[in-house]
Amino acid sequence: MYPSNSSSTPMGRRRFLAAAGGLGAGLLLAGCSTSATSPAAAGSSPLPLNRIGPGASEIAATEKARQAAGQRTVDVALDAMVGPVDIGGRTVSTWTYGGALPGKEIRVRAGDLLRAHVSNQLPQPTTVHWHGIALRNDMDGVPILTQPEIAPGASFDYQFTVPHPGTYMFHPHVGPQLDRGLYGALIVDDPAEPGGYDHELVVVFDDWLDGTGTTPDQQLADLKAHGMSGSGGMGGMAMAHSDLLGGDAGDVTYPYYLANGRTPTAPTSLRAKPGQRIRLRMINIGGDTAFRVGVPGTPMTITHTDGFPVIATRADAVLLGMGERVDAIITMPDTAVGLLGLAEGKNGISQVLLQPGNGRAPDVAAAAVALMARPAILVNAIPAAPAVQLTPRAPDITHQLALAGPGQGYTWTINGQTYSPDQGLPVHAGQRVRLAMSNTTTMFHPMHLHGHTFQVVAPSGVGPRKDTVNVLPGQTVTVEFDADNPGQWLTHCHNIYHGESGMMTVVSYLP
Ligand SMILES: [Cu+2]
Repeated sequence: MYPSNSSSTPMGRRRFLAAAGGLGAGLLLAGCSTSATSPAAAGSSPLPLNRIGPGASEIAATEKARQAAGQRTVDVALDAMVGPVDIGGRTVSTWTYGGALPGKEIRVRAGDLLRAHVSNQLPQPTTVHWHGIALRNDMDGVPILTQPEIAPGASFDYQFTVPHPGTYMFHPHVGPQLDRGLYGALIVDDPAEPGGYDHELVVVFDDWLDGTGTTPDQQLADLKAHGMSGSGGMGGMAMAHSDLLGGDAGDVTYPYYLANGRTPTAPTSLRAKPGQRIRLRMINIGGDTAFRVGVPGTPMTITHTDGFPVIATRADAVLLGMGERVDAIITMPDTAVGLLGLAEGKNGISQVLLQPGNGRAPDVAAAAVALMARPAILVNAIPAAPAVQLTPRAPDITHQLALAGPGQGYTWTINGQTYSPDQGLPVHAGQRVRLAMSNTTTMFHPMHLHGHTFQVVAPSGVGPRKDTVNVLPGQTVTVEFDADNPGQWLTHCHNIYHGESGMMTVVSYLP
């Protein structure tokens, strides 16, 4: 679609034996024993039966401590349903919340109690995960680990205090459901925020294949059978590559890339006056795609990563891995131009149009070329704002996470193991926990920790507060957090096909 510094590797860089009965496939759906006797590889342990699970009194106590007097309650309803959606030039049958793509934005204030009535009208069980929120563990939406799945035809009421302001999202945590249309933005306003902008623009970037002749379930089955996706079939697959990502850019070929549910030729738009300040809240809900985001000719000032403030940093373009969010301020340009989300290494474009007048939209391919000519940054080295920096302290415990794969049958592992809810990384409340994540693969992994916002240990010292961090091929990324939210917390690759093929483990609070 446009020239880039990306290229394709003509021969598949990965060759797999198509293995029957690969481990890790569908462990979440298969149910599991509560046996704590499975052997552990180095770095992961069988978890004891007395671990602090969703019913523990510590979890209710932690929630109670978050609830201030006079707490406001916000009620929302989410109907997970099957139906048609117009993505701009094409109508697809998919799964959404309430028939909208993205689902209707949820907006609360920090400190509010959010009550969400989820009705499952899907043909599969589902759950809702509140990505990035430090909530009570039993509302985290992870099957087996924190709650039973919501059966088709059933409903579930989520209820939890939302402690921190910022840009978050919600999506299912069952199979590859999030690679359908089941997602939306969760915006938590800060009552103390000074503002300083005229408009706000929430943009959700997504890679899209559902309802175009395949489904995410078929895609996952395909990967397990053949090791990789694509139209070329075995042996002739063109794998996406990115210099910025330092290796492979994805395993799945998507026909469309969407911004706020629309293709780039039928985009949504923001009308504002030239010179006005726009706060961007940018979210990557993609299944297998990083987005390079920016406005050609209009540098942005990055203000937040994954909801938490950072030292203001100028950039022409920023890379967003799956599950990451970046807030930035831009000045509304004089002429119409797209806020672009370029599918990194995949030659795909998405956009929301910035429309200061009645001028014609520029050619999106030319705009993409202009953005690609500018440097793009990853956010991992931007320091957190002083107010949200962790107090310096030596870690009480360090866990190594060796990220590997893909193995036979498209398995992805942490410390040599595919996910089991009975295996994990023990921690104790009150500890400063360090996670050192080493990527031994040829592809990036956006690693996400539930229930906490860690701080990246940057080469220069303090990095950003985040809940999802890109770990590039050959890199070790170290993060630290305070164990202040008891429970059983998934930590996993937010590439949905990696996660569902085993690249998940549990940060497990023990008594
Ligand atoms: Cu991954």
